[in-house]
Amino acid sequence: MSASVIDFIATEARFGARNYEPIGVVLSRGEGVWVWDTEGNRYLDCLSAYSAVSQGHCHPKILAAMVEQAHRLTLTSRAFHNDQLALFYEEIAALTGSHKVLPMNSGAEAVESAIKSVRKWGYEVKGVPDGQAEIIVCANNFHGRTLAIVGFSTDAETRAHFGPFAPGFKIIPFGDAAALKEAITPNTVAFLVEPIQGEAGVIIPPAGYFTEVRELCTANNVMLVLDEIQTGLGRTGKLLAEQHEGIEADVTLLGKALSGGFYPVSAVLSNNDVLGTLRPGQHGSTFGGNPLACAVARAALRVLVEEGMIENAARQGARFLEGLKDIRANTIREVRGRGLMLAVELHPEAGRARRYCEALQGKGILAKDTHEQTIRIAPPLVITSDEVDWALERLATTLTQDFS
Ligand code: IF1
Repeated sequence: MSASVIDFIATEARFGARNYEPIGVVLSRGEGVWVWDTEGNRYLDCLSAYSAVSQGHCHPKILAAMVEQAHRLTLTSRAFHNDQLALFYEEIAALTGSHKVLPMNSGAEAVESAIKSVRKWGYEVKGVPDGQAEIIVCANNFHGRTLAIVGFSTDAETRAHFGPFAPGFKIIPFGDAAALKEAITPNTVAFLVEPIQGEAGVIIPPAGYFTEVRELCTANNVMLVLDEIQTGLGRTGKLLAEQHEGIEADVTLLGKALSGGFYPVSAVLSNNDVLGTLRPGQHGSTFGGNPLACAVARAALRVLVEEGMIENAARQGARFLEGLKDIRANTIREVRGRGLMLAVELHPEAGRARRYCEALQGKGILAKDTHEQTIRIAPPLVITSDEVDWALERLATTLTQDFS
């Protein structure tokens, strides 16, 4: 590494809170599936900023929409109307079949907003006694970093020494419909769940799970809240991951790729009832629904559909998964994935996944480990067959090495 790269890394370490442990590469440019470091080395981005740059780095049409809007009007606050918000509502509602939209910024804010909304719905529509609302969540969930959310995490590192936490959450195993049935009480207002658990290591629930979940929620008047912040917008090869199961959530959370990685934009989508309970003054955000965010999100949604990125994610995801399954390496315990949300789980004796990610960096691939043993692979949805094959070749040589 050159002196300047070490400088960037050292300066970050000196001034920054050390809440991350990045791989030793300093990026300065991106285009499509590729990123370049400060020394001009090129890498295939197999993380896509945790699925936020699904449309590819610096997509020219999203960039143009952002620049054009930035010249005109960036922020009005919601004290006034702006000429982008209505169009954003109309387009995202038409695309997803939702009735109501609440625009926010980060994913965690969308989750918090959903929690507030379903509680309010519980008290005002379902008739739960005040202060008694229960929300069911899953073990090994990841929904963000705010206090209410980390309070119902089951990961020690995520929670430790951040309490006291908000009450009102019940934790059940993921993929177990019987456990949901057991956990529901008359005070249950919602079941909050990821269609595929991301941070947990790309955990796909058993087939039929969400059909049963949908039935249980409907039968008990419980709002099904799907956190599609990571799985949504084409990542799994469908617009929404719920479509793999042929179900519809009552509340859907989007973020990340909603802006194509240009800007934090998130949204809560719901039927009329849930978001319908919010009255003026009861919830909001300075930046939520601002014209720049709306213009960027509109372009991000448009290119996703017009440029066939969702179909490409299904096609290239299948190719990638097949290719990973064909790699004969003693280090691999399991490969899994849906669309371009993929993971390679290593045998415990193969050594830490982090070590393999560092080796991949040396071969021109940026990927991220999770939970010691799992390498997560999630390239932008614009990846081509040749690029998938290029990545597979390098993954095959890396995974047949032994770093234990
Ligand atoms: C970080 C993981 C991915 C999410 C789901 C809400 C949020 C996220 C399903 C919150 C965020 C992130 C945040 C990022 C790491 C990342 C992640 F490894 F932690 F699990 F993507 F796989 N719901 N996921 O995955 O969204 O507030 O961050 O906008 O560095 O913490 P946010």
